[in-house]
Amino acid sequence: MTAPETAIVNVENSHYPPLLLRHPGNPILTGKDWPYSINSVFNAGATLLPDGTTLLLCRVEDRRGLSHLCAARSRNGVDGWQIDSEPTLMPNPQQYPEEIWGIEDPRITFVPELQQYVITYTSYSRGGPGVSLALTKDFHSFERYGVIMPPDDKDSALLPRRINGCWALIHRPMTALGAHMWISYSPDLRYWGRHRLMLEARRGAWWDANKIGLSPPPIETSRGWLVLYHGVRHTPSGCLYRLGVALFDIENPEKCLLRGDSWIFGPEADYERHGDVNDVVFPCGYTMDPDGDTVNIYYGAADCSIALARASVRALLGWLDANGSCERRQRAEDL
Ligand code: BMA
Repeated sequence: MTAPETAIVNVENSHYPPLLLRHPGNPILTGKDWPYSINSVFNAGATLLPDGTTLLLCRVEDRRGLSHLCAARSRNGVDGWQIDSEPTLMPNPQQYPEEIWGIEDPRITFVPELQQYVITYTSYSRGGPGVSLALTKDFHSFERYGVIMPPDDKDSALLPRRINGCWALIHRPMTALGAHMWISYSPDLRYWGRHRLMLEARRGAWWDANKIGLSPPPIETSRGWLVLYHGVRHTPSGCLYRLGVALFDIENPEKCLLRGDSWIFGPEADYERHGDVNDVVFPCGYTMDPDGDTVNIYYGAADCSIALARASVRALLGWLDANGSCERRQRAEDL
């Protein structure tokens, strides 16, 4: 007999309190829901539209293996999704050659100063993945800025306002030092510089050794930027994508205030453990409830479906207070 779904939804472990609670209706979107033929749907950016509608900008992979983006809208963010009848944003390799092998993993930031949504996404070029940026007011028409971070770079999101006069972008370049999170600044969203290392992958046996990346855009709190990031553990039977949390200074976002040692969310449910790529939870977006505390985290599960988990900002901060340490101490301990 298989365990009922609720056994997964409400796993209570006194040693590891569940910070992210899976929605009982998971997965909330799969390829079967799509109005046209696709292989799979996963890794969606998320935002709230002015009328309270939840918009997911989903990564859709076709049967060639190339991805495009497609919008799905829902009144309650859980069901009743209205999915665009055709792709919302297709790769355009004629004008943007860096999109030749598709566009993937969007993150959405609403920017009050611009009164627009800024989407950063992976453009899959011959040279590997890079970061591209597009602006939209309505998710129907888009202004593309093209590639803003050359390959090999991905897992990027914009902060919603300028920091000391400049826009700030978190991203994950691959360097000889490893796959760490960096932050870069720009006066105009086109030209980027003042690159700083923001959070390093750990080394050795850690769950977040060697390769990390930003998951959804940072969540602004009174205590700082709350950052959910993924850690990729390489094992003999493949990679394990899990989620950790850290807090960064509000006016100096490259400064880590607290970082949790343990991961807080990992593949457990069947739809997370088995799919096109097993053992992957990969959030790219969240929405905030009117209470200002409940975050709805939308994540790709096993590169096959979109699922929802809810968390409390207060509980995440409380957990970091109890379990986090500052990056400087952490790095000293790692040596
Ligand atoms: C990462 C990204 C994600 C994907 C994950 C697991 O490198 O490409 O889009 O979900 O791998 O395959």
